[in-house]
Amino acid sequence: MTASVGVAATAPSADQTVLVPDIGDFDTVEVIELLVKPGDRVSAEQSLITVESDKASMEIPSSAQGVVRSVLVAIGDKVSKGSPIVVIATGEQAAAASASVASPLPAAADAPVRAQPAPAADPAPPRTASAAQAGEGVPVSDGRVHPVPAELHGAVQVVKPHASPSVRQFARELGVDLHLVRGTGPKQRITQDDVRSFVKGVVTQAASAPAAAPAPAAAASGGGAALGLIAWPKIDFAKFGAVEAKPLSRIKKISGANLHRNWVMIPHVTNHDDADITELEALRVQLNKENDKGGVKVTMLAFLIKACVSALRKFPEFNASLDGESLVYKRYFHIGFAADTPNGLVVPVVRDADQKGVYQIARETGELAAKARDGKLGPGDMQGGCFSISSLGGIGGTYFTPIINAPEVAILGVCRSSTRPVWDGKQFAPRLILPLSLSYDHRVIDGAAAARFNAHLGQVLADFRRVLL
Ligand code: CAO
Repeated sequence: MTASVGVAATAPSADQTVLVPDIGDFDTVEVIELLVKPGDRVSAEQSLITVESDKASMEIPSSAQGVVRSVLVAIGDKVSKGSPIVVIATGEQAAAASASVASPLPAAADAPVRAQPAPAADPAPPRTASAAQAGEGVPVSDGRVHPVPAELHGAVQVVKPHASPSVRQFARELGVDLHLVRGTGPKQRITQDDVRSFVKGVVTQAASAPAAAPAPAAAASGGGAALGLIAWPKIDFAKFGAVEAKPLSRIKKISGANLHRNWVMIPHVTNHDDADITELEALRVQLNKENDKGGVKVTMLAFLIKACVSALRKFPEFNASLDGESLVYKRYFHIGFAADTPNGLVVPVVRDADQKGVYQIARETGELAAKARDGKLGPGDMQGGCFSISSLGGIGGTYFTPIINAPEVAILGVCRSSTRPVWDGKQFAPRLILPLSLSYDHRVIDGAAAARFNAHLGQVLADFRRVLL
């Protein structure tokens, strides 16, 4: 927007009243945020209030440098072009004003003092939130948003998430992706408090908002600045040889955003252990031999799911999610498993695994994995998980660090089993050993609990009768 901020100026070095500038297509807009209070020192261009129409929110910047003498509007007031909003003491007056405002009054207390509209001076256009998001206002290195070109007037679209420019800047400074924050303000607008709450109880809040943020793109375009990191390198790879750029798949964009958030926000620790599955694998092979007339193939994954249910029963804090300062314990056992598809990683969920047998779980995981590969999983197939398993056993590897699938608090990674010499007290014996890698959220789970969980898994997998205990 190119409107100017109006200023009713009485004299140089005197009080100046900042007026609402030309706000384009909108007759009246609502004051949704006061960004200054009496006694605040402000610089020219600094935002004073945020107003909102039904299409966009925008900040009204100051046209003068000085000290806020009074704020003439309150949250909820309706203002229009020419409405006075803030009185600023400038020059010598500023020092006096600063001294005289010992205990700033609430903004509303000053509201009756209304200045008259005056001709505009010192143009300073409002900053719109949706424009900034649409790329029309360009965030610059100091985190502020450049004005929107005049030709874009009226073309401002409602773009989610709904937040004012100052809240966007606040979120950027904290490295928070607003797509993940639930707004509690009017019309689901995201407030500064929402961003603070998100940061405090990030795991649970993140769960309630589907993450669709283009995190890989953000990282690749220098999104690390919000974390105080140096910018992502911008390299013309074609200088070094032939290249071909392909857009990331939709699944990769979504899973990438989730993985990035979870990796950055959850303090992960991974506990590695081994399970002796010599007898279990023999049983699995035997069952599949007995069942070789087109029945369900019993998989190691199905046994692992049952073993994890047993461990989750024994260690309930692994079957929980953070909700602010509480831990929500789940009395159900829905287990997710990572499935590799041509388009990327998805995590379908086997519901109520505690109430199902190994055959049924093997059938369901097979069906879900087939649906995943065909891109036919519905949202319901991937929701409600308590704990996840990422099995690379069919591929290879020894140990790895799986990333927790928030709002869950732990994930089991499994690699390829191999026959190893194991000392049985008298001799080395060949045993089939399955490597286990349990990543856990250290805010919820202590290292000792994780070691016990993995040890219990090892015992159950070594002697599956224990699953009955
Ligand atoms: N050790 C040795 N061999 C194993 C094994 C293990 N831990 N687990 C499975 N295998 C073998 C199976 O015996 C089978 O061999 P045969 O074909 O000779 O019978 C083969 O690997 C394929 O196993 P499977 O059909 O049982 O499939 P699966 O249960 O291992 O995997 C699924 C199913 C969906 C988990 C898998 O297809 C997949 O997508 N895995 C990748 C998951 C992933 O990408 N994780 C990383 C995410 S990042 O954290």
